[in-house]
Amino acid sequence: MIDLRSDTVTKPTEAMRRAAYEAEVGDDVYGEDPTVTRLEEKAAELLGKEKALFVTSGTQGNQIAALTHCRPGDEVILEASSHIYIHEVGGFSTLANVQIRPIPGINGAMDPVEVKNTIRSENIHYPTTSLVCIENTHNLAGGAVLPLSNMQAIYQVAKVNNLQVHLDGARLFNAQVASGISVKEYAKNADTVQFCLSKGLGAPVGSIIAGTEAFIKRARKWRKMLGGGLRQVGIIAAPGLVALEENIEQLAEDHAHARIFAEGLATIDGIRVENKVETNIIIVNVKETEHTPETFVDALKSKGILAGVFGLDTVRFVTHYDVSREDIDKALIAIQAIV
Ligand code: TLP
Repeated sequence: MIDLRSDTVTKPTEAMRRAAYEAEVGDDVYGEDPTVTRLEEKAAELLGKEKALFVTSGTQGNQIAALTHCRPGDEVILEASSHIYIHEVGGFSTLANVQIRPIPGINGAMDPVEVKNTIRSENIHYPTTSLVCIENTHNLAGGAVLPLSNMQAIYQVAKVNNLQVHLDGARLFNAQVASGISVKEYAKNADTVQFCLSKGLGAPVGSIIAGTEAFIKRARKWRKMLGGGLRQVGIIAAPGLVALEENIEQLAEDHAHARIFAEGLATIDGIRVENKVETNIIIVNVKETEHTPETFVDALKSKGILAGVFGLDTVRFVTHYDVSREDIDKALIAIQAIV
């Protein structure tokens, strides 16, 4: 099977497996796991933040951000197709007891003026706006890279209005590789940042959340309450270190494969690539074929290719390091055969 459903499907490399095996460990609830401490220090340094915390997943990192930044009854502004709003099981309202205020964006980017106009004024009837969440790269916008200028403008609006900004940077390193703008530069425009080690970077488990020392101290308590007191966590943190040391540059190859794939798809009748393909995600509209997204995905599966149903008319493909150039060619041949 050639698995193009997501970059979460990557298998850990030999180096990661070795690092896990050899990891020096201790009980992290006592702050005694040297491997996770090294990972957290490295992540904080890369992002230019005071401190970082290893969390079990991107979702957990985002939820902890809401729990730490907000009080129950607050309102959070975010983009209407953001992962937090669409794909996190309603956690912000269930766990952090906040109200979500979605704004539709263009290519995942909210208009800073609209963000400004959405902030609540002081009124006994209104919730308090306390947080803005942004996502870079933007998953449902097809891995779109948020322009730095857009992040800067939103951050400025937030600061003038005394709001916090959380960046869901699950694929922030894809943004860095695609744009040449460092994760540190992006992170300057957010108070807290979450990024995933387990997407294109290939680690088996884990994400990072970073921010000020005071924020991370409180975030650590929320993680504990959510069941994230992780004990000998070095075993899973060690592959994360390898991901940061060895796997960032190869994301460029994933992006190149995605572009080649999109160019090939553009030559197939009835297939329309919906996004600009800036990173490793390709969204394909199948409306003009005889298929629904479900039958398209099933037909592809019978030819050894896995893709994901993405929307009413769309299917998503994601490239990653376990997919070779030859696999891309095979996937194109399979698609040609089923339409
Ligand atoms: N995205 C997954 C699915 O949940 C849709 C995927 O296959 O793309 N933020 C963004 C922008 C994400 O794309 C994801 C995962 C997360 C957060 C959550 O990360 P995990 O899966 O580690 O909880």
